[in-house]
Amino acid sequence: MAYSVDVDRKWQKRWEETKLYKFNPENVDKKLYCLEMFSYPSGAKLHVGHWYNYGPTDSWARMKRMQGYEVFHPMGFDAFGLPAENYAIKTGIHPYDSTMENIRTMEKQLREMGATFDWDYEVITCLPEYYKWTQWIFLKLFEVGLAYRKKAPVNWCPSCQTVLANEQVIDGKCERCGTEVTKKDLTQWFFKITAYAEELLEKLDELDWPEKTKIMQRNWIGKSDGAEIEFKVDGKDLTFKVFTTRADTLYGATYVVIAPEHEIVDLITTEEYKQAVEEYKEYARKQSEIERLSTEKEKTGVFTGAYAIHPLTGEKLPIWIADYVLATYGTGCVMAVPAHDERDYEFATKYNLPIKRVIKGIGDIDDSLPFVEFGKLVDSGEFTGLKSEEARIKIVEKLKQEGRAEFKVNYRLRDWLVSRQRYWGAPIPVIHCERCGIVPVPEEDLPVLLPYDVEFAPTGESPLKKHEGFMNVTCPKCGGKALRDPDTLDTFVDSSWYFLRYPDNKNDKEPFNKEWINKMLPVDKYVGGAEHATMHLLYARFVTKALRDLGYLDFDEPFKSLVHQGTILGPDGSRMSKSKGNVISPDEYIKEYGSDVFRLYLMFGFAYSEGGPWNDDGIKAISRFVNRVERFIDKFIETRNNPGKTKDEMGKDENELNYVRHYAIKGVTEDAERFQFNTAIARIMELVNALYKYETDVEVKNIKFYEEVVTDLIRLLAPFAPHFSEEMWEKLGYEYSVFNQIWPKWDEKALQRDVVEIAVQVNGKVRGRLEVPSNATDEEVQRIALSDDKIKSYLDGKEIKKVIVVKGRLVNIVVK
Ligand code: ANZ
Ligand code: ZN
Repeated sequence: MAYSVDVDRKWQKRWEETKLYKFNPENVDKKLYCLEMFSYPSGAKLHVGHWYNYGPTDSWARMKRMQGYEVFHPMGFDAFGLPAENYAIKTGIHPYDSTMENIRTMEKQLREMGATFDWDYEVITCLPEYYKWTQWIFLKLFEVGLAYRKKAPVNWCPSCQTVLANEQVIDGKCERCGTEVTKKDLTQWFFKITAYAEELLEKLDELDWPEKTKIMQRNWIGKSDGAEIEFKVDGKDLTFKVFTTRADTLYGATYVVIAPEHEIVDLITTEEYKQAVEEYKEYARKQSEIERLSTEKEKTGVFTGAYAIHPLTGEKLPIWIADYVLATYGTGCVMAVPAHDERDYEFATKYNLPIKRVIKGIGDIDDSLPFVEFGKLVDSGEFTGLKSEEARIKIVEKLKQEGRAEFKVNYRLRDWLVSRQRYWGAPIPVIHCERCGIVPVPEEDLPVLLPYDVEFAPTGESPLKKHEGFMNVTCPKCGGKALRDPDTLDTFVDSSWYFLRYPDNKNDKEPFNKEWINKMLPVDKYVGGAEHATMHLLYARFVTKALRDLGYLDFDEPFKSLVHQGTILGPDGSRMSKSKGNVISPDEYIKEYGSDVFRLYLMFGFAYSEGGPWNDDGIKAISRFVNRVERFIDKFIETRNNPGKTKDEMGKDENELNYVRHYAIKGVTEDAERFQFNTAIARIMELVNALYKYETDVEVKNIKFYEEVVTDLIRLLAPFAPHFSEEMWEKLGYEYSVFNQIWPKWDEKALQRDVVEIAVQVNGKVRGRLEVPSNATDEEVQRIALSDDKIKSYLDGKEIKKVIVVKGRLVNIVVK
């Protein structure tokens, strides 16, 4: 049967019937946990993005399976969330109904993709058997103070009518809908992720994650090594502390700035300045934190009439309030050093405050004000001549002895706001009792079921609040009348632990069995979008650590190794979206070419971690390649049946084919391991070419050897074109399944060939000498020359016009 979607269906059926991908718990010592970020069941069908995430990762998983791992490859759905609720508001279709229907469609499509998911381990976060344990985790965190409630100015999305976590505010806008986020003072639930700031930072070093993502997490956690220095208020029995990372510049402090919200402001403001200060406080309250921090915004502030005493010189420094100082960071007070800090400089110039330089540049190149890096020399008081980083320590130590300073580490990270005023999420399992206060729902009463019959129009309050049957309860402590918490949990809480549930998804006694998940986790390979760097990926790490400290598991990190797939953009180069009409649906392509061609094309046409704009120019070529392999297999079978004159020994032709074979095995194994699928597939194509050459050019063949190479080809191709390869395997008369075969190993000896030295010229000038195999083809020689680092340095930024290869002697690269 020529390859088509019928071949897909045939093998999908067979794989399911024979339970080929069933994870065998008895082999847990060889387990490999391969996980893609689970899907959000949005109304649409599987799109190119899903395929791009799941197809290539599935190929990797298949290869690992053939390498002898017991691959655990589950799939599930991140099923709570705003889109389903917004859809319900628009159409009247209940979020439960639309979500479950979407899940059924997507499951079917995922099966049709021919991925190795073991559906017995499926997890759906909106079902009570799952969210019971989400609620349980909440209660466990609550017991130890890692979940708490407080009134705080929080991010509010006026369009989604709910609060947002800091991580969900991107450039001042709502992560979901893009609306400008405002601030509101509300009592909300938080998870104390800040308790883990240091470990979250430190353990990053040990993770095999993309460097960019680690940097994003580092910056988000934002550790800052500094000191708190005490200042006295002139003429009053009052002190306050400033947080500074640059105590070395203390002599340069010429004024002090306090956040307008700081409680000390009212205590120090003099009569004369009261009105101006009040007005300014009102003005600052209306700004969002993002606006306040923006470097583009002109600095504003007012004088309080009060003075602080400089801790070293005793000078009187004016105290100002300004919105560029945040109440929520450090101590909310800053010593302003306009000579060396850009913000202070701008402020001081505007309000005519003194500027005093206390650090000089080394040499006289950067004698201009302001702003110095560490590494310069201090030019003030008894610290003159010291390097600034040394002076920093000395100054703090001196003041510390007098009890007027201490070293202090600050983090930018804020606690994770987890309550949402929306319907479609897990209810927060606490009860508010007038007499007893906040009372956790007893464990045996979990889950707190989300009622089906609610009105989910957004009002700014949780829709559950109007549901009397849900809200009114008796207090588990005193038996009196009490109310449930009307809020639901952020959906990022659901996804912060789903990977812990998969291996034990049917457990109804506990979220997971400790001994079992200690064997199954951490996840060995996690694949998903880079947009989750400071949200899901941070939350999951926090929850894992918190559960570890509570004694429910024994590992520190959930995801040992992480890969981000790139994004496939619309043909116009912008993000695919329905509104832009640039969405590419895989369906038509699959119907026309079969899913393996589509999958191969995604892997061959794009660099996996980069993605790029969609174009289908190459898909026909991939289809032709697949057909060419099939024609070759037919030819080979014919030759095998009527071999004519054959031989048993390895001659020159066999050695040559053997070289390409082992070169391909090595290349495919190493490249696919690193998710470099495009080059892996290129190696397979070369092997096909070499096999064709052997088939047509060599009259007296070594059939036994020949067949070995052919089976290696199909085994190498199997992870990337699973249905097709299974079909070829069967056609060749071998036993089902190719995925129960062992992944081929390469032989270093076969990779050594006689070498010759050639000269490499760039525009006629010899730029280096390289060793190349004596029987290398012109293309191979060219590739070796072009991939040499030294040669590359001569080509940097230039356009290659032509490459001339003189066999056995030289390569000349012509550039413009
Ligand atoms: C004096 C100074 C001199 C500073 C200098 C910097 C350079 P990071 O690295 O982000 O932690 N700062 C402290 N608390 C602040 C607040 N609540 N709002 C706004 N700014 C605040 O930044 C620490 C520095 O930011 C601190 O060190 C302080 O200014 C300022 F040449 O103190 B520095
Ligand atoms: Zn009570």
